[in-house]
Amino acid sequence: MTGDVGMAGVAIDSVLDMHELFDGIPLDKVSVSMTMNGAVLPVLAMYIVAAEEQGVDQSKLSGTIQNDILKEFMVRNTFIYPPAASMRVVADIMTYTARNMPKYNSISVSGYHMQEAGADAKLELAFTLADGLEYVRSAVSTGAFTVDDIAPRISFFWGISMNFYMEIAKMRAARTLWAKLIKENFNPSNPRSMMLRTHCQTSGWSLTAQEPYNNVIRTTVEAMAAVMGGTQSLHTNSFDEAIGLPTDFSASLARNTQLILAHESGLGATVDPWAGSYMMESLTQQLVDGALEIINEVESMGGMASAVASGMPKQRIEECAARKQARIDAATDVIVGVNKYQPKPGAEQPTPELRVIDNTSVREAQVAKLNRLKAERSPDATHAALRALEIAATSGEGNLLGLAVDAARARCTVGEISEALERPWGRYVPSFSTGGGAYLDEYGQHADEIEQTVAQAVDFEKQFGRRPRILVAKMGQDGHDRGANVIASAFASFGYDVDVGPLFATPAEVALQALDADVHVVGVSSQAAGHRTLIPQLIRELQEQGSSAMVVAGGVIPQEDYSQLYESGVKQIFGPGTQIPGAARTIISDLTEELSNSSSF
Ligand code: B12
Repeated sequence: MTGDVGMAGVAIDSVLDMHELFDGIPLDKVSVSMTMNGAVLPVLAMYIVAAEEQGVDQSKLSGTIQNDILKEFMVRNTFIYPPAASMRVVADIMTYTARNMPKYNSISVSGYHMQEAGADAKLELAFTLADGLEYVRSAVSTGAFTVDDIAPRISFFWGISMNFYMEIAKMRAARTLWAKLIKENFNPSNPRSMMLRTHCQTSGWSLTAQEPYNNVIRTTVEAMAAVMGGTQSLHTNSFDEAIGLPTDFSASLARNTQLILAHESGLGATVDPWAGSYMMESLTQQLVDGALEIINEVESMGGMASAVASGMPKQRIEECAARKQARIDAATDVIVGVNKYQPKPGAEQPTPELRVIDNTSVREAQVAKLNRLKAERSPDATHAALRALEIAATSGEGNLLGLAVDAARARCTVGEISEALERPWGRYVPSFSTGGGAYLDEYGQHADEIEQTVAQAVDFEKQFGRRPRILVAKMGQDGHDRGANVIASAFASFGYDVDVGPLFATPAEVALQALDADVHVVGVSSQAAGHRTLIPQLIRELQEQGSSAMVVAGGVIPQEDYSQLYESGVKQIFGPGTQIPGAARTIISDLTEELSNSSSF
């Protein structure tokens, strides 16, 4: 979508982009890790072809591809195809890389995204290991592999939050549990099959837009937990995480955090430094027991693919996120500079420099490059490669990565390869429900703040004949739904009527839904920086379609963009760290004022 190109990472549309990305980087010497899931086939294929055209044979490539589709359906939302077809893609990548790319890790099973979506340590541990079990099982069941071919090539990926001892215990528990699960389920001959290797990333969610330099400290504490927990590799976040994409300065500070820990602190000199501590051993055991209970529950549902299809893991994680949000809003869980110890007015930390992406020019450059590619390639070769993919998707025969590599050589684009598979498989449409009463349960139904908010909604209904009605909308290629979910469930429990729009909507679709449901307010939740283009488009669409709904926005919106959004007609902007009951009351006050001044409600 227009507003998205280049806003959340580098744009890869064809093998030409891959060449540019790896220009001057010798791919036989540098290991590459890619967070690719939904569009994993074309992007991995283009990396292989870019290497080939650099003169590097695929057998020499080393690195890791995420290729963990199950968690996409739960929390990350970059799926394209329905679950069964998506699992075939995973299996074909495992098969192809096992045969042709001996140094390449074909899957990185991720708990990080679950934690960032709201899972606590126990849920993250349980669902991630259950995912791992499902992948090994599906590869072994093809008959082409033994557990010893597959398990040593799987790596894991944990999120590391501010819960210091818990995170170390989680990583220790993960190793114990994985060894046990692999041993009991597959009885491997190679002891490496039971080893859990992991990457870790410090938590982006724990980083705040307020007092952003405090985030350097948070990231350091989290990085220490990852090292003490025994991570094999580490990503430290930049302190401007809740503001936008990192600048060169913030990225260098994040990198230096690792260098200082690695080279000045001696932290990495001891393996499992907390072993033998009573606190750590008992915390680890509690996590082992708690996670095992959930893993057994998942197994009794038929494994993780069935559990995901039932919606159970997604729902548990969303509930956990709503509870956490309630504890933050009630200031039971302290976030320094956000709900406690706020700076005095005028004494705030300096505003960091912001990385601004000119998405119009990125888009124009990408379109020009695609036009050049299309003009120079052979239409017959392109057509044949795409047709072969479509036939393989329909018949179940052939290896999809192998065919995607042929298509990338024939200069097919990411979009064309994805569409060739979408024709027979269709596109997955997720379902959504507002997450029960978890927010209110945790906050306390009778807390003053809640009673005040509910009373305001009741007054509104008395005055205007119906409850305040909000459409919580997500637009563009922005799959972040944690913010929208917590807003929807909290607002519903305050007495709003809440409609939740689908992910990836266009402004026109949102306007239509707003009109159909006759909402008072459209609340756009935007995290992936599409707001500057998409929200003004939405306001135009609402006007053209004859809706008088008020528009408010929330999410990762830098202060620099506020005036543009206000000028385009946005009534309020609620950034990261917003206390939800307060936001709900502000919206009712604004609506009351607007509706009292107009005759139509
Ligand atoms: C959690 C998170 C994720 C999770 C999302 C889980 C999920 N299901 O939502 C995971 C790990 C999957 C993820 C993935 C990615 N992420 Co991310 N992610 C974040 C993170 C760390 C926190 C967002 C969040 O959920 N916060 C918690 C919620 C509760 O807060 P919130 O959304 O701000 O909402 C609050 C307020 O803003 C407000 N609010 C929000 N909406 C609304 C609506 C209304 C009506 C109202 C009243 C109020 C309101 O109230 C809420 C309560 O306080 C942000 C950085 C940050 N710290 O903000 C990056 C961030 C949004 N992600 C980013 C990126 C780039 C990505 C990826 C592309 C990374 C990658 N290459 O894989 C992918 C894309 C995934 C996708 N499908 O789109 C970038 C976006 C770049 C930008 N804006 O310029 C950010 C800003 C990080 C960064 N600095 O680079 N991410």
